Amino acid sequence: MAAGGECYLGIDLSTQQMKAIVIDDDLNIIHEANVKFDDDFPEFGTKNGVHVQSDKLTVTTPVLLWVKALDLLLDRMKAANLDFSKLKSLSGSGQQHGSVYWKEGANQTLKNMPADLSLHQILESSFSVKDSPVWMDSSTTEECLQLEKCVGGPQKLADITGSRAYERFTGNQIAKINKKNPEEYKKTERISLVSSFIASLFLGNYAAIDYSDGSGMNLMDIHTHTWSQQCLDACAPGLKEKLGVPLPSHSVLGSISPYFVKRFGFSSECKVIAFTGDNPASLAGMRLQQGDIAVSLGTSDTVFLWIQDPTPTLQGHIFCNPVDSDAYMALICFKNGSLTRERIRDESAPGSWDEFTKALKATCPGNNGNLGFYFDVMEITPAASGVHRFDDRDCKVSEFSKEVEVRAVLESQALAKKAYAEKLGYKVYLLA
Ligand code: 5FX
Repeated sequence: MAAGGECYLGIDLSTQQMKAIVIDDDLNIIHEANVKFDDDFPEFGTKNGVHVQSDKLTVTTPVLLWVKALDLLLDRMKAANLDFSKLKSLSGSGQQHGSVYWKEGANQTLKNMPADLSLHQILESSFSVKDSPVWMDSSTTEECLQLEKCVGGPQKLADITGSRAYERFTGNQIAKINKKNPEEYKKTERISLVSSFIASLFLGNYAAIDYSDGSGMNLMDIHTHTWSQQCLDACAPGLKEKLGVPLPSHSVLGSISPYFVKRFGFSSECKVIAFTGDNPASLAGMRLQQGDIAVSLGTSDTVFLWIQDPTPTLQGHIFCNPVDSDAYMALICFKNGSLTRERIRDESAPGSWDEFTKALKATCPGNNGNLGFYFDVMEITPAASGVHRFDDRDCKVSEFSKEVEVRAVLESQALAKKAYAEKLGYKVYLLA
Protein backbone atom coordinates (compact mmCIF):
# COMPACT_ATOMS: atom_id res chain seq x y z
CA MET A 1 0.00 0.00 0.00
CA ALA A 2 1.34 3.43 -0.92
CA ALA A 3 1.95 5.66 2.11
CA GLY A 4 -1.28 7.45 2.94
CA GLY A 5 -3.18 5.17 0.50
CA GLU A 6 -6.72 4.16 1.25
CA CYS A 7 -7.82 0.64 1.90
CA TYR A 8 -10.96 -1.42 2.32
CA LEU A 9 -12.01 -4.08 4.82
CA GLY A 10 -13.97 -7.23 3.99
CA ILE A 11 -15.37 -9.54 6.69
CA ASP A 12 -16.83 -13.01 6.18
CA LEU A 13 -18.84 -14.82 8.85
CA SER A 14 -18.99 -18.38 7.60
CA THR A 15 -19.98 -21.66 9.25
CA GLN A 16 -16.66 -22.49 10.88
CA GLN A 17 -14.77 -19.21 11.09
CA MET A 18 -14.75 -15.44 10.75
CA LYS A 19 -12.22 -13.93 8.35
CA ALA A 20 -11.00 -10.44 7.57
CA ILE A 21 -9.16 -9.21 4.54
CA VAL A 22 -7.86 -5.70 3.81
CA ILE A 23 -7.14 -4.63 0.24
CA ASP A 24 -5.81 -1.46 -1.35
CA ASP A 25 -7.05 0.41 -4.45
CA ASP A 26 -5.19 -2.03 -6.72
CA LEU A 27 -6.81 -5.04 -5.01
CA ASN A 28 -3.51 -6.02 -3.33
CA ILE A 29 -4.12 -7.90 -0.10
CA ILE A 30 -2.42 -5.98 2.69
CA HIS A 31 -3.75 -7.77 5.73
CA GLU A 32 -5.53 -11.02 6.61
CA ALA A 33 -6.81 -12.40 9.91
CA ASN A 34 -9.17 -15.11 11.08
CA VAL A 35 -10.85 -16.64 14.10
CA LYS A 36 -11.77 -20.34 14.16
CA PHE A 37 -14.89 -20.99 16.21
CA ASP A 38 -14.11 -24.48 17.59
CA ASP A 39 -10.45 -23.73 18.40
CA ASP A 40 -10.75 -20.15 19.63
CA PHE A 41 -13.92 -20.61 21.67
CA PRO A 42 -13.90 -24.14 23.13
CA GLU A 43 -16.19 -22.87 25.92
CA PHE A 44 -19.12 -22.90 23.44
CA GLY A 45 -18.54 -26.57 22.57
CA THR A 46 -19.31 -26.23 18.86
CA LYS A 47 -18.23 -28.86 16.34
CA ASN A 48 -17.41 -27.43 12.93
CA GLY A 49 -18.92 -24.16 14.15
CA VAL A 50 -22.36 -25.51 15.05
CA HIS A 51 -24.42 -27.43 17.58
CA VAL A 52 -26.44 -30.30 16.13
CA GLN A 53 -29.36 -30.82 18.54
CA SER A 54 -30.52 -34.28 19.62
CA ASP A 55 -33.17 -34.51 16.86
CA LYS A 56 -30.21 -34.33 14.41
CA LEU A 57 -32.24 -31.87 12.32
CA THR A 58 -31.95 -28.68 14.36
CA VAL A 59 -28.60 -26.98 13.79
CA THR A 60 -27.69 -23.75 15.57
CA THR A 61 -24.77 -21.53 16.59
CA PRO A 62 -24.80 -19.36 19.75
CA VAL A 63 -25.13 -15.77 18.56
CA LEU A 64 -22.75 -14.59 21.29
CA LEU A 65 -20.02 -16.76 19.80
CA TRP A 66 -20.27 -14.67 16.62
CA VAL A 67 -20.14 -11.44 18.67
CA LYS A 68 -17.06 -12.69 20.54
CA ALA A 69 -15.51 -13.68 17.22
CA LEU A 70 -15.71 -10.10 15.96
CA ASP A 71 -14.13 -8.84 19.21
CA LEU A 72 -11.25 -11.27 18.83
CA LEU A 73 -10.80 -10.71 15.09
CA LEU A 74 -10.46 -6.94 15.54
CA ASP A 75 -8.17 -7.40 18.58
CA ARG A 76 -5.92 -9.63 16.46
CA MET A 77 -5.80 -7.03 13.68
CA LYS A 78 -4.97 -4.32 16.20
CA ALA A 79 -2.23 -6.48 17.74
CA ALA A 80 -0.79 -6.90 14.22
CA ASN A 81 -0.63 -3.07 13.98
CA LEU A 82 -3.21 -2.64 11.25
CA ASP A 83 -3.85 1.09 10.80
CA PHE A 84 -7.66 1.15 10.98
CA SER A 85 -7.71 4.89 10.19
CA LYS A 86 -6.80 4.11 6.55
CA LEU A 87 -9.99 2.13 5.96
CA LYS A 88 -12.29 4.04 3.65
CA SER A 89 -15.14 1.56 3.73
CA LEU A 90 -16.01 -1.94 4.82
CA SER A 91 -18.43 -4.61 3.74
CA GLY A 92 -18.72 -8.35 3.90
CA SER A 93 -20.63 -11.56 3.68
CA GLY A 94 -22.26 -14.16 5.88
CA GLN A 95 -23.44 -17.73 5.59
CA GLN A 96 -26.87 -17.51 3.99
CA HIS A 97 -30.27 -18.14 5.61
CA GLY A 98 -29.11 -18.04 9.29
CA SER A 99 -30.97 -15.57 11.48
CA VAL A 100 -30.36 -13.38 14.53
CA TYR A 101 -33.14 -12.22 16.87
CA TRP A 102 -32.55 -8.85 18.54
CA LYS A 103 -34.46 -8.30 21.81
CA GLU A 104 -36.58 -5.21 22.48
CA GLY A 105 -34.24 -2.35 23.33
CA ALA A 106 -31.25 -3.79 21.45
CA ASN A 107 -31.12 -0.95 18.93
CA GLN A 108 -30.75 1.55 21.75
CA THR A 109 -27.85 -0.52 23.06
CA LEU A 110 -26.27 -0.65 19.58
CA LYS A 111 -26.53 3.13 19.28
CA ASN A 112 -24.79 3.76 22.62
CA MET A 113 -21.95 1.28 22.83
CA PRO A 114 -19.33 2.35 25.42
CA ALA A 115 -15.83 2.01 23.94
CA ASP A 116 -14.27 0.66 27.12
CA LEU A 117 -16.28 -2.58 26.92
CA SER A 118 -16.09 -5.45 24.43
CA LEU A 119 -19.01 -6.02 22.05
CA HIS A 120 -19.64 -9.24 23.86
CA GLN A 121 -19.99 -7.51 27.24
CA ILE A 122 -22.26 -4.84 25.77
CA LEU A 123 -24.57 -7.16 23.86
CA GLU A 124 -24.73 -10.06 26.31
CA SER A 125 -28.47 -9.68 26.91
CA SER A 126 -29.51 -8.14 23.57
CA PHE A 127 -30.82 -11.30 21.88
CA SER A 128 -34.24 -12.87 22.35
CA VAL A 129 -33.09 -16.19 20.81
CA LYS A 130 -29.67 -17.31 22.05
CA ASP A 131 -29.07 -20.06 19.50
CA SER A 132 -29.34 -18.84 15.94
CA PRO A 133 -30.65 -21.33 13.40
CA VAL A 134 -28.12 -21.76 10.57
CA TRP A 135 -28.22 -22.97 6.97
CA MET A 136 -27.53 -26.61 7.98
CA ASP A 137 -30.84 -26.83 9.83
CA SER A 138 -33.45 -29.11 8.28
CA SER A 139 -36.03 -29.16 11.07
CA THR A 140 -38.82 -27.09 9.50
CA THR A 141 -40.55 -29.49 7.09
CA GLU A 142 -43.94 -28.78 8.71
CA GLU A 143 -43.49 -25.03 8.29
CA CYS A 144 -42.41 -25.51 4.65
CA LEU A 145 -45.55 -27.49 3.83
CA GLN A 146 -47.66 -24.88 5.55
CA LEU A 147 -46.06 -22.00 3.61
CA GLU A 148 -46.43 -23.75 0.25
CA LYS A 149 -50.07 -24.53 1.07
CA CYS A 150 -50.81 -20.91 2.01
CA VAL A 151 -49.51 -19.46 -1.26
CA GLY A 152 -50.96 -22.11 -3.61
CA GLY A 153 -48.27 -24.76 -3.90
CA PRO A 154 -44.49 -25.13 -4.31
CA GLN A 155 -44.30 -23.76 -7.86
CA LYS A 156 -46.35 -20.70 -6.90
CA LEU A 157 -43.97 -20.05 -4.01
CA ALA A 158 -40.99 -20.47 -6.35
CA ASP A 159 -42.59 -18.04 -8.82
CA ILE A 160 -42.80 -15.39 -6.09
CA THR A 161 -39.66 -15.97 -4.00
CA GLY A 162 -37.35 -17.82 -6.43
CA SER A 163 -37.46 -21.10 -4.50
CA ARG A 164 -40.02 -23.62 -3.32
CA ALA A 165 -39.99 -23.91 0.48
CA TYR A 166 -36.67 -25.08 1.90
CA GLU A 167 -36.12 -26.03 5.53
CA ARG A 168 -33.10 -23.75 5.98
CA PHE A 169 -34.77 -20.69 4.43
CA THR A 170 -35.29 -18.01 7.04
CA GLY A 171 -39.08 -17.56 6.75
CA ASN A 172 -39.61 -21.19 7.73
CA GLN A 173 -37.13 -20.85 10.61
CA ILE A 174 -38.97 -17.77 11.86
CA ALA A 175 -42.30 -19.62 11.59
CA LYS A 176 -40.86 -22.43 13.75
CA ILE A 177 -39.60 -19.99 16.41
CA ASN A 178 -42.98 -18.24 16.50
CA LYS A 179 -44.74 -21.59 16.86
CA LYS A 180 -42.41 -23.21 19.42
CA ASN A 181 -41.36 -20.12 21.42
CA PRO A 182 -44.00 -17.42 20.86
CA GLU A 183 -42.69 -15.43 23.85
CA GLU A 184 -39.22 -15.19 22.30
CA TYR A 185 -40.73 -14.14 19.00
CA LYS A 186 -42.88 -11.49 20.70
CA LYS A 187 -39.86 -10.03 22.49
CA THR A 188 -37.98 -9.76 19.17
CA GLU A 189 -37.60 -6.19 17.96
CA ARG A 190 -35.69 -7.00 14.78
CA ILE A 191 -34.60 -10.07 12.81
CA SER A 192 -31.30 -9.92 10.92
CA LEU A 193 -29.69 -12.35 8.53
CA VAL A 194 -26.13 -13.33 9.46
CA SER A 195 -24.89 -10.81 6.90
CA SER A 196 -27.01 -7.88 8.08
CA PHE A 197 -26.25 -8.79 11.70
CA ILE A 198 -22.51 -8.14 11.25
CA ALA A 199 -23.29 -4.96 9.30
CA SER A 200 -25.50 -3.86 12.23
CA LEU A 201 -22.61 -4.26 14.68
CA PHE A 202 -20.38 -2.01 12.57
CA LEU A 203 -23.16 0.49 11.92
CA GLY A 204 -24.32 0.70 15.55
CA ASN A 205 -27.85 0.50 14.22
CA TYR A 206 -30.02 -2.12 12.52
CA ALA A 207 -28.66 -2.67 9.00
CA ALA A 208 -31.01 -3.41 6.10
CA ILE A 209 -31.24 -6.90 4.66
CA ASP A 210 -29.95 -6.73 1.06
CA TYR A 211 -31.96 -7.97 -1.94
CA SER A 212 -29.65 -10.83 -2.72
CA ASP A 213 -29.36 -12.47 0.71
CA GLY A 214 -33.01 -11.49 1.33
CA SER A 215 -34.05 -13.77 -1.52
CA GLY A 216 -32.89 -16.79 0.53
CA MET A 217 -35.74 -16.41 2.99
CA ASN A 218 -38.85 -17.61 1.06
CA LEU A 219 -40.29 -14.19 1.99
CA MET A 220 -39.23 -11.72 -0.69
CA ASP A 221 -40.86 -11.14 -4.04
CA ILE A 222 -37.75 -11.35 -6.23
CA HIS A 223 -39.46 -9.37 -9.02
CA THR A 224 -40.42 -6.33 -6.95
CA HIS A 225 -37.66 -6.62 -4.29
CA THR A 226 -40.26 -6.19 -1.56
CA TRP A 227 -41.54 -8.55 1.13
CA SER A 228 -44.43 -10.67 -0.09
CA GLN A 229 -47.29 -9.98 2.35
CA GLN A 230 -48.76 -13.40 1.55
CA CYS A 231 -45.54 -15.14 2.59
CA LEU A 232 -45.04 -12.96 5.67
CA ASP A 233 -48.59 -13.69 6.86
CA ALA A 234 -48.05 -17.41 6.37
CA CYS A 235 -44.94 -17.39 8.58
CA ALA A 236 -45.53 -15.14 11.59
CA PRO A 237 -47.52 -12.09 12.74
CA GLY A 238 -46.03 -8.58 12.54
CA LEU A 239 -43.08 -9.82 10.53
CA LYS A 240 -42.72 -6.88 8.16
CA GLU A 241 -41.80 -4.49 11.00
CA LYS A 242 -39.27 -6.97 12.38
CA LEU A 243 -37.48 -7.28 9.03
CA GLY A 244 -37.09 -3.63 8.00
CA VAL A 245 -36.98 -2.50 4.36
CA PRO A 246 -34.64 -4.46 2.04
CA LEU A 247 -32.06 -2.51 0.00
CA PRO A 248 -29.77 -3.16 -3.01
CA SER A 249 -26.70 -5.20 -2.03
CA HIS A 250 -24.28 -2.37 -2.79
CA SER A 251 -26.08 0.32 -0.72
CA VAL A 252 -24.01 2.62 1.46
CA LEU A 253 -25.70 2.17 4.84
CA GLY A 254 -23.92 4.98 6.68
CA SER A 255 -20.76 5.75 8.64
CA ILE A 256 -19.20 3.37 11.12
CA SER A 257 -20.36 3.54 14.75
CA PRO A 258 -18.30 5.87 17.02
CA TYR A 259 -17.58 2.75 19.12
CA PHE A 260 -15.11 1.46 16.49
CA VAL A 261 -13.60 4.91 16.02
CA LYS A 262 -12.76 5.15 19.72
CA ARG A 263 -11.86 1.54 20.37
CA PHE A 264 -9.86 0.64 17.24
CA GLY A 265 -9.03 3.99 15.59
CA PHE A 266 -11.28 3.70 12.51
CA SER A 267 -11.90 6.99 10.72
CA SER A 268 -15.35 8.40 11.56
CA GLU A 269 -15.77 8.74 7.76
CA CYS A 270 -15.38 4.98 7.16
CA LYS A 271 -18.52 3.84 5.36
CA VAL A 272 -20.41 0.62 5.98
CA ILE A 273 -21.67 -0.92 2.73
CA ALA A 274 -24.49 -3.49 2.89
CA PHE A 275 -23.26 -7.02 3.62
CA THR A 276 -24.68 -9.94 1.61
CA GLY A 277 -24.73 -13.75 1.56
CA ASP A 278 -21.52 -15.71 1.01
CA ASN A 279 -22.65 -17.04 -2.37
CA PRO A 280 -23.82 -13.68 -3.78
CA ALA A 281 -20.53 -12.21 -2.51
CA SER A 282 -18.60 -14.92 -4.37
CA LEU A 283 -20.49 -14.09 -7.56
CA ALA A 284 -19.57 -10.42 -7.13
CA GLY A 285 -15.97 -11.12 -6.07
CA MET A 286 -15.33 -13.44 -9.01
CA ARG A 287 -16.79 -10.84 -11.34
CA LEU A 288 -19.06 -13.39 -12.94
CA GLN A 289 -20.90 -12.35 -16.08
CA GLN A 290 -23.77 -13.82 -17.96
CA GLY A 291 -22.74 -17.24 -19.31
CA ASP A 292 -20.19 -17.94 -16.58
CA ILE A 293 -20.66 -20.69 -14.03
CA ALA A 294 -18.79 -20.96 -10.73
CA VAL A 295 -18.33 -23.75 -8.21
CA SER A 296 -17.58 -22.94 -4.59
CA LEU A 297 -16.16 -25.70 -2.39
CA GLY A 298 -16.80 -24.98 1.27
CA THR A 299 -18.68 -26.47 4.20
CA SER A 300 -21.43 -26.48 1.58
CA ASP A 301 -20.61 -26.86 -2.09
CA THR A 302 -22.49 -24.50 -4.37
CA VAL A 303 -22.86 -23.97 -8.09
CA PHE A 304 -23.98 -20.55 -9.21
CA LEU A 305 -24.43 -18.51 -12.33
CA TRP A 306 -25.56 -15.08 -13.47
CA ILE A 307 -28.91 -15.10 -15.27
CA GLN A 308 -31.04 -12.36 -16.76
CA ASP A 309 -34.50 -13.90 -17.19
CA PRO A 310 -35.22 -16.38 -14.43
CA THR A 311 -37.72 -19.19 -14.64
CA PRO A 312 -37.86 -20.54 -11.07
CA THR A 313 -38.28 -24.31 -10.84
CA LEU A 314 -38.66 -26.78 -7.99
CA GLN A 315 -34.94 -27.50 -7.90
CA GLY A 316 -32.27 -24.93 -7.09
CA HIS A 317 -32.82 -21.29 -6.25
CA ILE A 318 -33.13 -17.95 -7.97
CA PHE A 319 -31.68 -15.06 -5.97
CA CYS A 320 -31.56 -11.38 -6.83
CA ASN A 321 -28.18 -10.48 -8.28
CA PRO A 322 -25.92 -8.60 -5.82
CA VAL A 323 -24.20 -6.55 -8.52
CA ASP A 324 -27.06 -5.62 -10.85
CA SER A 325 -30.47 -5.26 -9.18
CA ASP A 326 -32.22 -5.97 -12.52
CA ALA A 327 -30.49 -9.33 -12.92
CA TYR A 328 -30.58 -12.63 -11.01
CA MET A 329 -28.36 -15.49 -9.96
CA ALA A 330 -29.23 -19.17 -9.95
CA LEU A 331 -27.79 -21.32 -7.19
CA ILE A 332 -27.70 -24.99 -6.32
CA CYS A 333 -26.54 -25.92 -2.83
CA PHE A 334 -25.10 -29.28 -1.72
CA LYS A 335 -24.87 -29.75 2.03
CA ASN A 336 -22.37 -32.63 1.99
CA GLY A 337 -19.31 -30.70 0.83
CA SER A 338 -15.92 -30.32 2.48
CA LEU A 339 -16.83 -32.17 5.69
CA THR A 340 -17.70 -35.28 3.65
CA ARG A 341 -14.48 -35.02 1.61
CA GLU A 342 -12.51 -34.63 4.85
CA ARG A 343 -14.18 -37.72 6.33
CA ILE A 344 -13.20 -39.81 3.33
CA ARG A 345 -9.67 -38.34 3.50
CA ASP A 346 -9.44 -39.32 7.18
CA GLU A 347 -10.76 -42.84 6.60
CA SER A 348 -9.10 -43.65 3.28
CA ALA A 349 -5.94 -41.56 3.23
CA PRO A 350 -4.90 -41.24 6.93
CA GLY A 351 -5.82 -37.57 7.18
CA SER A 352 -3.44 -36.42 4.43
CA TRP A 353 -4.40 -34.61 1.24
CA ASP A 354 -1.14 -35.83 -0.36
CA GLU A 355 -2.15 -39.42 0.31
CA PHE A 356 -5.66 -38.61 -0.93
CA THR A 357 -4.19 -37.32 -4.20
CA LYS A 358 -1.99 -40.42 -4.54
CA ALA A 359 -5.04 -42.66 -4.05
CA LEU A 360 -6.96 -40.63 -6.61
CA LYS A 361 -4.19 -41.03 -9.17
CA ALA A 362 -4.21 -44.78 -8.67
CA THR A 363 -7.62 -45.01 -10.39
CA CYS A 364 -8.77 -43.68 -13.73
CA PRO A 365 -11.59 -41.24 -14.59
CA GLY A 366 -14.88 -43.14 -14.58
CA ASN A 367 -13.63 -45.28 -11.67
CA ASN A 368 -14.07 -48.45 -13.75
CA GLY A 369 -17.82 -48.11 -13.43
CA ASN A 370 -17.90 -47.81 -9.64
CA LEU A 371 -20.16 -45.07 -8.37
CA GLY A 372 -20.88 -43.87 -4.83
CA PHE A 373 -23.23 -41.34 -3.24
CA TYR A 374 -22.08 -39.82 0.04
CA PHE A 375 -24.77 -38.04 2.03
CA ASP A 376 -23.38 -38.01 5.59
CA VAL A 377 -26.15 -35.62 6.62
CA MET A 378 -29.57 -35.14 4.99
CA GLU A 379 -28.68 -33.61 1.62
CA ILE A 380 -30.44 -30.56 0.18
CA THR A 381 -29.99 -31.50 -3.50
CA PRO A 382 -31.40 -34.16 -3.70
CA ALA A 383 -33.22 -34.70 -0.38
CA ALA A 384 -31.45 -37.99 0.45
CA SER A 385 -29.24 -39.42 3.16
CA GLY A 386 -26.77 -42.25 3.72
CA VAL A 387 -23.87 -43.71 1.74
CA HIS A 388 -24.78 -45.77 -1.33
CA ARG A 389 -22.15 -47.60 -3.40
CA PHE A 390 -22.67 -49.39 -6.72
CA ASP A 391 -20.13 -51.52 -8.60
CA ASP A 392 -19.59 -51.75 -12.37
CA ARG A 393 -22.65 -54.05 -12.68
CA ASP A 394 -24.85 -51.54 -10.81
CA CYS A 395 -25.03 -53.88 -7.82
CA LYS A 396 -25.14 -52.27 -4.40
CA VAL A 397 -21.96 -53.01 -2.42
CA SER A 398 -21.08 -52.17 1.17
CA GLU A 399 -17.55 -50.96 0.61
CA PHE A 400 -14.94 -49.91 -1.94
CA SER A 401 -11.18 -50.13 -1.81
CA LYS A 402 -9.62 -46.93 -0.42
CA GLU A 403 -8.54 -45.77 -3.89
CA VAL A 404 -11.97 -46.36 -5.43
CA GLU A 405 -13.64 -44.64 -2.46
CA VAL A 406 -11.51 -41.49 -2.89
CA ARG A 407 -12.36 -41.19 -6.57
CA ALA A 408 -16.01 -42.10 -6.01
CA VAL A 409 -16.65 -39.22 -3.61
CA LEU A 410 -15.10 -36.66 -5.97
CA GLU A 411 -16.75 -38.01 -9.10
CA SER A 412 -20.22 -38.23 -7.59
CA GLN A 413 -19.99 -34.70 -6.22
CA ALA A 414 -18.84 -33.37 -9.60
CA LEU A 415 -21.50 -35.32 -11.51
CA ALA A 416 -24.25 -34.02 -9.23
CA LYS A 417 -23.14 -30.44 -9.93
CA LYS A 418 -23.19 -31.07 -13.67
CA ALA A 419 -26.56 -32.87 -13.63
CA TYR A 420 -28.34 -30.20 -11.57
CA ALA A 421 -26.80 -27.29 -13.52
CA GLU A 422 -28.10 -28.95 -16.69
CA LYS A 423 -31.56 -29.29 -15.16
CA LEU A 424 -31.52 -25.52 -14.75
CA GLY A 425 -30.87 -25.26 -18.48
CA TYR A 426 -27.12 -24.69 -18.26
CA LYS A 427 -25.01 -26.42 -20.95
CA VAL A 428 -21.83 -27.93 -19.57
CA TYR A 429 -19.36 -28.85 -22.32
CA LEU A 430 -16.78 -31.47 -21.46
CA LEU A 431 -13.41 -30.97 -23.10
CA ALA A 432 -11.95 -34.16 -24.53
C1 5FX B 1 -26.73 -21.62 0.17
O1 5FX B 1 -28.09 -21.65 -0.13
C2 5FX B 1 -26.41 -22.27 1.45
O2 5FX B 1 -27.25 -22.70 2.18
C3 5FX B 1 -24.97 -22.38 1.87
O3 5FX B 1 -24.11 -22.28 0.78
C4 5FX B 1 -24.61 -21.34 2.89
O4 5FX B 1 -24.68 -20.07 2.34
C5 5FX B 1 -23.24 -21.65 3.46
F1 5FX B 1 -22.78 -20.67 4.17
